Amino acid sequence: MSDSLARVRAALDAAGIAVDIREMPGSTRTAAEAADAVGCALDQIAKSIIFHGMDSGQVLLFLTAGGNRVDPDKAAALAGEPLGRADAALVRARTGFAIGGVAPVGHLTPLRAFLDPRLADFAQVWAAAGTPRHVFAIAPDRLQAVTGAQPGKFVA
Ligand code: 5CA
Repeated sequence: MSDSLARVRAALDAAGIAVDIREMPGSTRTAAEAADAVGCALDQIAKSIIFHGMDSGQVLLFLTAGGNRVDPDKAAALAGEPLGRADAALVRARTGFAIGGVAPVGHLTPLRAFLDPRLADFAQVWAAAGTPRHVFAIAPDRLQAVTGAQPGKFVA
């Protein structure tokens, strides 16, 4: 098992959340690919989008419905500081995951998190499990609880 996958499994176990992490035969690198692989609606994919605070340097996680886009101005208003999109190297350094496999849990450093309310329209949503081929399903309220995410309107 890859280190990244193991970290996600351990974080979910530690939170007492029993999930079935599925390895897909093809890529789940993008939300569209993940939705195709799972056979769910695009918005049922919980994307883990990473920004960094321009003042604080802290890294923030925006759990975003697959068909939505983070609006940087709205996201900055929620965060209370201007934000920049994290590049691949920063994402890797702070989360321990490569772009396309960034999970909502199991990060190397704790992240402040926000949740797109669109995800709450579904009984369960699907998120990356640390690799571009692994995903797991979770109820949105549990995703919110395990990430400590604050619901907020940050999508365009
Ligand atoms: N495994 C899928 C479904 S959960 C997944 O990880 N989707 S994702 O949307 O959360 O991750 C891909 C996202 O990474 C893209 O939406 C984009 O926001 C971001 N991304 C892609 N390339 C880069 C890059 N070079 N630098 C920073 N972010 C990137």
